[in-house]
Amino acid sequence: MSISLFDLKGKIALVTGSTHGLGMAMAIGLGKAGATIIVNGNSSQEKIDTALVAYKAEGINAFGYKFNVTDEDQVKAAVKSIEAEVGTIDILVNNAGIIKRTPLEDMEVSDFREVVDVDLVSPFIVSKHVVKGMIARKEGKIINICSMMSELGRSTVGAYAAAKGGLKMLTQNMATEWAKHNIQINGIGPGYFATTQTAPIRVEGHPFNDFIVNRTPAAKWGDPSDLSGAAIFLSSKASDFVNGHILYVDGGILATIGKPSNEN
Ligand code: GCO
Repeated sequence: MSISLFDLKGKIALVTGSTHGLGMAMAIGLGKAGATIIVNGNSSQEKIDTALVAYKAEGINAFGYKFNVTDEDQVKAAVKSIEAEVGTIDILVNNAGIIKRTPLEDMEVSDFREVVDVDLVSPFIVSKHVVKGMIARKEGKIINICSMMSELGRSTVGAYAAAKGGLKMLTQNMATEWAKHNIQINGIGPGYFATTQTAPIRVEGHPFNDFIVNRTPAAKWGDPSDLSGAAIFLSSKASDFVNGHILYVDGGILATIGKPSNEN
């Protein structure tokens, strides 16, 4: 088996929400496999510029594009500029996401809508505008970043679970409609990773921190770099007949019912 199956040289990958966290870790993995990276964020140009310095320090060819993934006009314009200024988008990673931790009975409808808009509607919007080129070129890769909450419920993250559950089915339906164009659409389901998003619940002594370490057969939080292998696989020739699949990278959480805290 030749290692070139995982070679991304000559490919251009747009990774939404790639100025930090899991998005950046996956983008760095794709960059190290040879891809040119389109770094996206929406908070500030400064944050994108800071991230570009980090990518360049890793020897990665990267370009920054600030746009709001929930705004269809901005997405359409950004895809047009990227393809004119850098080149055709071969790989799309829909990673941008937010979470709001509030019991459902106390959650504002506007908050629920915002979480669903970023975590479920934006992967649809960005994919809709990127896939047109992929269909024309009869080739492309789309990866939707799902979650444990694509399969499991958890108190206080109802909107997030609804969105991530929906994203799993959106992934399957994209495969149903676009696989015939030689486009592979799959998902990655991260378990619990050490990121800024999980920092509030990953504090030493915090009951949820201990719960996760005990609930995860690997008995630890994941490191963001643990996701790059899955991202490279689902972006490369190695996955040319993999479609509509969610690859969970979770240290075994979904494989087990868990164990009581007094059991080793
Ligand atoms: C939470 C966490 C999760 C993780 C991840 C798990 O509050 O439960 O933030 O949502 O980030 O999505 O797969």
